[in-house]
Amino acid sequence: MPRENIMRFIRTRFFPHIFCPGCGHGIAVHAMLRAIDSLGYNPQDIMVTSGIGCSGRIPGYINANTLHTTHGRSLAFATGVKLAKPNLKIIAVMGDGDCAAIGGNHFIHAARRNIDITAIVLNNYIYGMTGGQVSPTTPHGAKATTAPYGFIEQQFDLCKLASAAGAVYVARTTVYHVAQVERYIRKAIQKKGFAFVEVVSPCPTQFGRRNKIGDAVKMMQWLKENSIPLSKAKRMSPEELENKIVIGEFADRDAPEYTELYGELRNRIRGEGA
Ligand SMILES: Cc1ncc(C[n+]2csc(CCOP(=O)(O)OP(=O)(O)O)c2C)c(N)n1
Ligand code: SF4
Repeated sequence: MPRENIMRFIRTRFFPHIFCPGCGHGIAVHAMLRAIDSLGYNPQDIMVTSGIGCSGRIPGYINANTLHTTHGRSLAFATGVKLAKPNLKIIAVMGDGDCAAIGGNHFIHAARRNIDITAIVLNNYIYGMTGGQVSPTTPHGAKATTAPYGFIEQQFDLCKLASAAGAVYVARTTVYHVAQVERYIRKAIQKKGFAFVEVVSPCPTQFGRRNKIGDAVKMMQWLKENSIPLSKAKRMSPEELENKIVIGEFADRDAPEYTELYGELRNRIRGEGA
């Protein structure tokens, strides 16, 4: 049971939640709420958006301003809310399919604009809610309902994509490294601009079972054994890094933020019109 200060961010009236036993999404949400609480925010200061998917159900369980939108549109709605209510702290939660497949265009352009949103993708390498189809982050060779003989495509690296597109803070970790999840999300929330945190989250039901990794505990062990810190990964070859999870901070820089530029433009035009 979470502590009282965390419970104030939880809508218990919607429990029991829909997540399968061993799903990593709940661990990530708890870490996110601890990060929000530790920064002194109250429910009315926060807006959490999501698309559709198991991850899409998250805002329903959070006691704050929340939006459960259409698949792939978490960032599109988050952008609109940020422009209308720039004082809200906006957190856009997404699944990997949500973020990188149907929502891929919103993702790269939100990063390019450097709009002040904390984007959190819960990457379980699969479409969880719809039964285990491949997503752009499914590892090469992994099995899915739509790749029963192994996925022949190459896996998208969402952190490299976010960083190249202009995100000012980019980090990846896994729910096994739960203190790091909280720390990275806290840094992302504090950053002015588009901050992206990828949290690798086990889906024992659709990914673990089909790829014979095992139950929830074995999936946690798998996350632990396959994670490589970025500093070490820099000295490893692409072959050595195949199917490994590189964790760490990929970008931490400053750049002009979109909402501020938009506000300045609006003030300038109003001034000229007066
Ligand atoms: C426009 C549209 N296309 C497809 C769907 C069906 N759909 C619902 S959730 C989902 C994928 C969910 O996978 P992901 O975003 O990775 O989240 P997860 O469930 O794994 O957390 C899909 C394809 C939909 N709801 N809307
Ligand atoms: S299907 Fe996978 S992602 Fe969805 S709730 Fe179950 S374990 Fe979690």
